[in-house]
Amino acid sequence: MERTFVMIKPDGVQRGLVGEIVRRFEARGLKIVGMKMLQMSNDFAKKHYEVHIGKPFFDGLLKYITSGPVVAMVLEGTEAVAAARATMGATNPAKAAPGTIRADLGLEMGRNLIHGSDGPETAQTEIALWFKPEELLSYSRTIDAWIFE
Ligand code: D4T
Repeated sequence: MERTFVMIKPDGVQRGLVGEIVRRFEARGLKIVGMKMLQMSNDFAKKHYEVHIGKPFFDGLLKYITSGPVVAMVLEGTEAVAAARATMGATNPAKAAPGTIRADLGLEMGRNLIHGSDGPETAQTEIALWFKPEELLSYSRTIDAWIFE
């Protein structure tokens, strides 16, 4: 089983789409093993988006991501990183495949609703940045045998 980090951005919260977005991951079979709501400080956002510091879109990204509360979660399942990314769709909602969160619910890159780790190593780094070990739960669901072979 793999774990990935996913965060519903301020536009998702403001637009009342938290339930709709979480529903899609749950419906796919991914298990929520950690979840919390917070508003990112500038310093924390710089840590999270460290790789983008200095890029032309960074200032706008920082303003957007710190503009309101976000919902952070850790999802667990088979190939969770790739599965969550596929469910989210391409970074630019205008180019994302129909049926994905970004295509179905958004239009612009700078309002793309959700973040998800882009690889297993990034997932481990982001999970450690966002959650303390005791905030993550290991548990089984009675339906697991119908989702995992
Ligand atoms: P995140 O990190 O938010 O899950 O998005 P992606 O993994 O899909 O995309 P990313 O890291 O390349 O970009 C991070 C974040 O910056 C915004 N962005 C990105 C932007 O506003 N303009 C751009 O040209 C790029 C590349 C969107 C997502």
